[in-house]
Amino acid sequence: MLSKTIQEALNAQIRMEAESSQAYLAMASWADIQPGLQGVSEFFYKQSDEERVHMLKLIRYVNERGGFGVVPPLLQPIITFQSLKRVFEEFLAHEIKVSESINDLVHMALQEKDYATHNFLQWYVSEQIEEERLARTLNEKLELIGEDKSGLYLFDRDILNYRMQQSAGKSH
Ligand code: OFO
Repeated sequence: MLSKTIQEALNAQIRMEAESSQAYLAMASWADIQPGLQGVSEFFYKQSDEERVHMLKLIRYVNERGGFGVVPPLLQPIITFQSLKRVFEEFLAHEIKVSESINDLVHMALQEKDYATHNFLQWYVSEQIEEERLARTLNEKLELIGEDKSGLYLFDRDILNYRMQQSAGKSH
């Protein structure tokens, strides 16, 4: 059975994952209507789906442990961006925030001696390492490219390929 404190903290994390999904959906939609950013758009549509899966995993876990996973209300995320660079800066900042929140949860689970929750959260710890690394790499690439149009063309193509390879890998 989950303690009240852990249950509330997990529900806050459910909300955060839902907000991540919304934020990335907005980035996908913004990129979708910009010329030549189809790869970036697909990347964020997929990212948004993944965040929804993270939310669902948490809801199911809370319910399985005798709690109640609360579906959070929808907040409108940032929907327009000054530049592609801004989008990826937001992406990294968001992932850093999520990692901090997961770390706090892990700490709390240990303090409360809730080893099942501690164990459950390890998947999120690894996931955040991956996502932060990816967001950092993409920011570095954009930094190198600057305003170079052919560089941006390749960036968009590579990010689409990356996503497609990743999806193919996950479906096996
Ligand atoms: Fe939910 O994985 Fe990143 O944010």
